[in-house]
Amino acid sequence: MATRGAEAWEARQMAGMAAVLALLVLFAAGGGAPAPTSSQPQAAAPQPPPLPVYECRRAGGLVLVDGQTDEPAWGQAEWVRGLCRSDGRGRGRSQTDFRAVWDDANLYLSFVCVDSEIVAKHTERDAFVYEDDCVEAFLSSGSDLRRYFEFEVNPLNAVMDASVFPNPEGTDKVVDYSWNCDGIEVAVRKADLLPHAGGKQCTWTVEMAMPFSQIGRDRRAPKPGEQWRANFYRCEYAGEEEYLAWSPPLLESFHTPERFGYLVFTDQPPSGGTAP
Ligand SMILES: [Ca+2]
Ligand SMILES: [Ca+2]
Repeated sequence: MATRGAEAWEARQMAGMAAVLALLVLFAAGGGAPAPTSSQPQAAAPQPPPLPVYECRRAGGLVLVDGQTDEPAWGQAEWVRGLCRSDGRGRGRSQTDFRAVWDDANLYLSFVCVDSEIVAKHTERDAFVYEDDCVEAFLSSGSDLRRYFEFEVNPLNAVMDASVFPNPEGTDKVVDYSWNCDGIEVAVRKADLLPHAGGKQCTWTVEMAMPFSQIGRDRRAPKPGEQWRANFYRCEYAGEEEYLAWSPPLLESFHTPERFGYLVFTDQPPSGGTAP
């Protein structure tokens, strides 16, 4: 969900916040329940969920970006199974799994999305992909969280990539859609209907490679132990629309870098495994 397309979702969030503010004004004016006295315990403000950490392991061989992730290279990767609702209110309805690996050249991501109806129309580069069912990755490799790269991919293999950075005039941010991640490879494969779901569900899998020469810190591959900030999302429009996140941004849009999780690059093989 890019800045351009987040209006509807953000409008609902703003409406909710406006309702909260209206209640606060009502209470401040004495129109609500009596203020608690010092002898009455006050409920602690809910704490935001902790930021997740993903250990990104080295690929166990060559990754062929063909939309299938059955090659040994992916065998080293840990799955994140299931994304949360963006508002932080529990797990999403639409099953979404992702994993990541890296080598000296690229960061590789794969998403597996279970879907009951694929809603997608865009096929052009830098189209309004967020209007379709899509997965998104926001990656900040440097020390300035206000600078990051945004990627969106839909089931038709349309890609939107953008560079996000502070507005030099000091207000908000710039989302530069003219930036293209040179050398990016993306493939999407749609699987057959799942028989156990009565033929009502399918999966679509995204496999992508993004060169460190484009997105890396100082345009280089990460050093083992290097830590990036990142978030991963899904927009789903079949039936009641859903906005899902690895680290829920809560009341803000997807452009909430302070809620990005941690992507830690490691050379270590998985437990019980062997080094590539
Ligand atoms: Ca593959
Ligand atoms: Ca672009």
